[in-house]
Amino acid sequence: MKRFLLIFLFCLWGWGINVWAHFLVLFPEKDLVSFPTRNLEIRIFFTHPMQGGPAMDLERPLKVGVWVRGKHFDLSQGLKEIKWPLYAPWRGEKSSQKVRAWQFTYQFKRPGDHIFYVIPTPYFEPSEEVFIQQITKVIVNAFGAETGWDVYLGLPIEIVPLVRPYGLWAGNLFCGLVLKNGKPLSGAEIEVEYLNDGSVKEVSGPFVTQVLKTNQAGEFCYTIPWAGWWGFAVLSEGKPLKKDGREYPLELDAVIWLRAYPSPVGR
Ligand SMILES: [Cu+2]
Repeated sequence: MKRFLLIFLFCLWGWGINVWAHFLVLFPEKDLVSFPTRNLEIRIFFTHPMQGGPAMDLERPLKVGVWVRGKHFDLSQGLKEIKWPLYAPWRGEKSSQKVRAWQFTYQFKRPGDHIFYVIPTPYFEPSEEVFIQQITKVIVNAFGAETGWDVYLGLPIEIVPLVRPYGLWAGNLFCGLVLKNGKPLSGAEIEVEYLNDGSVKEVSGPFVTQVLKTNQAGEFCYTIPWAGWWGFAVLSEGKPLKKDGREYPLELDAVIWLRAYPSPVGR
């Protein structure tokens, strides 16, 4: 446990110059789908969202799926590799270096809550000598029917929303329940970051990543301070993995993404 913590601290507080909390991003661009929209391009990339990079090279995910009205659909076949810039364009970095990211198209056929999830291939971070696997969820509501945003999918580690995770205002409180192997995970660290579109600059130190913990019941709450996409990552320890005959710790995390909207004009 101590070793795991030490490794984790390196990553968070500056092993590299720009290395902060990493998040797998499952990005549908819209949290609400309404006519005439039928298709969404959903992207999967691995980065440090508030800082706009550096992005990390992502191997083909083990599985991508969606839950709709009680049914699971495997979307892994539709995954396409895309090139992702090391730094978000708003950073203005000269580097043209690209890493692998993934994309799939989803056609919405029925009204209801769509819980998209990705199980990535564990990522080996050489500077920290640790594997990282972030099982990530995002919920898209289609055509107005609210049918199961709070469903527990039974992923190895999962954040189950206690607050409807779409149609949120900036300033709303978001709460979630963390389940690991189906049991509430108490005392776990949650990292929160804004998916920076370049509108927030000059953020540094503890402002990059907000940090909170789950209570005895495995729940947490956070007030979303401004509009945009926000990621919540719960950190936990998985079973160590082998690479070249050596065992390395696995950071097994759950991530959820949601979008908050600006307050109405005049409010
Ligand atoms: Cu990192």
